[in-house]
Amino acid sequence: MATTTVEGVEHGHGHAHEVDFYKESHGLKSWLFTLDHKRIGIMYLVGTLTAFMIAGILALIFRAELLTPQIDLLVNAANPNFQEAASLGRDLYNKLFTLHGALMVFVFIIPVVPAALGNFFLPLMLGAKDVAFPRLNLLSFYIWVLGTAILAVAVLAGQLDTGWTFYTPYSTTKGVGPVVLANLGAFVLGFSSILTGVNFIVTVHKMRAPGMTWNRMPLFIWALYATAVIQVLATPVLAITLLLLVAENVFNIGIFNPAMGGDPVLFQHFFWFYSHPAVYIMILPAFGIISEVISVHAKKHIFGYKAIALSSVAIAIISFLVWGHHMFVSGQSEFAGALFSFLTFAVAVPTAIKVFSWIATLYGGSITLNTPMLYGLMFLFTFTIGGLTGLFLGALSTDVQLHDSYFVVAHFHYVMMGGNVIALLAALHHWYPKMFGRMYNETHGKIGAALVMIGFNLTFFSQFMMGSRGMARRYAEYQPEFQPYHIASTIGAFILGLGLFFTLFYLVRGLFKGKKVGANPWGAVSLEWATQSPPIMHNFHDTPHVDSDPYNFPEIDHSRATGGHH
Ligand code: CU1
Repeated sequence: MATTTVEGVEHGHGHAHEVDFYKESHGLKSWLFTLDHKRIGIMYLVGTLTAFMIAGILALIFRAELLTPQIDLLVNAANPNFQEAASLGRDLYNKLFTLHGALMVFVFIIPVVPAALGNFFLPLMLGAKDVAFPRLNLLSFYIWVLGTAILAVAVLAGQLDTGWTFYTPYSTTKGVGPVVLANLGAFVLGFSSILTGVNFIVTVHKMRAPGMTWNRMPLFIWALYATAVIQVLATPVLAITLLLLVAENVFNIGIFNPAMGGDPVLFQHFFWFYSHPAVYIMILPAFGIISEVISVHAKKHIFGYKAIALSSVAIAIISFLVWGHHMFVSGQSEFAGALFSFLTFAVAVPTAIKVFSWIATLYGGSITLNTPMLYGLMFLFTFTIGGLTGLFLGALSTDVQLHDSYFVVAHFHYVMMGGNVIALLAALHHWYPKMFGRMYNETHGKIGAALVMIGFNLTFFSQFMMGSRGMARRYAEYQPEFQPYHIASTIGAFILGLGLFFTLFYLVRGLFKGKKVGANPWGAVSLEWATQSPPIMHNFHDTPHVDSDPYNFPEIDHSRATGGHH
């Protein structure tokens, strides 16, 4: 064993195994009124994963519809008027993809890593007892519940068919109804996001353990910090935009409605001023996860620590300057188009720095191909495809061809699912023993990862192919020549669904049947591993002291490995 950065790790100071935070108190009330960041994190995890499951099932339904060029599955066969039945089927299709998008984006992807895993691990990794404002943390959770409930009512009321982006002018023609409700739901959810961001920023500034300088902070924390900055600065813009849309629908003011002198493109400017940075709210925490997972399971000091940390901040800043790439074909000026195109390409630089650093970390590492690492490697593959295809959409000339085609759908899912969700899966396996004190079944993990890998790529790579050949997004019906791609995509979606349900199954099973683990089953160095699994109520017996960065693994013995040096 070489250096240990943490005093009191494992060798401990004679503390017996104490009751963990699950057993600290009992009953529903002890959860609903808890101020413990770990319990709040677990509640977020259950809530966001439930939303993920529902939104995923919706996707399977409309993927099944897309097996054939005609609309059939969503058509009520009992209706004697076929034209009317088909029309209702198309409406239903529109609603299904709207709900899929709105649930996935607002209820699942935006909060899942920061609010669920961030809540659980930020204080632990900083060596703190909790977040800076535990009551505000609980309030954020209930605001999330309220926002989700409002969105659910909007959904159950039916007629929500604008797509998750609520684009004008269509969305201004709906009057008082589900669109207004959905806007209010997303508005409320935004406040949850803002308050979590504020909480995390203060926690990072004020609650770091003695000796933990900014340059010794885990990269997951750097990523959460950059994310929090975007949450605080960008989300209010979305909130105001949604309120304007509500006002437009309720009072007919003429802000976005061209018939009344409004400007529908104005909505797109406002919307993407938030929603592009929001893409980084979704992906930056995933980057943080990958830095942790790759270095721990390669047992190697992260390559380019400062470059990775600062590139998160650079991405956060540049993310505010690229929103116009969503409007290349909305009639904005050519100069604006060229400018936004250039700035969009600029994001590739800090992103590539990260990918380069992760690969350099793997080089010469002592790599264990366990489930977290498999998902880490999968991330490098899928996210890189997502990033590189983004260049075709960021380029003015090719975007004109690809805009509103399945190429965009595929790109978005390679970034969001191939990025965020794959990283989430890496994190759920990497931190599973810490969160639950038990280990999942590694064989099950590998089977699940294989199904996810095959299913995901089959689903979305065929969408790149059909999109570049002209298949437009958001239609229930299509030209017969696209059918083979759709069949491949649908089969992929069901394999992916199978892999995810299987993953849910063995992760839940592991809670009861998994082998019990000690404080630090992976031999990691960051502080969350310096306390028992699951952690005690206030995380640490004694405040930990930090004297190096959290990637200081013992030297790798390269006598067996190639590519190393002595
Ligand atoms: Cu964007």
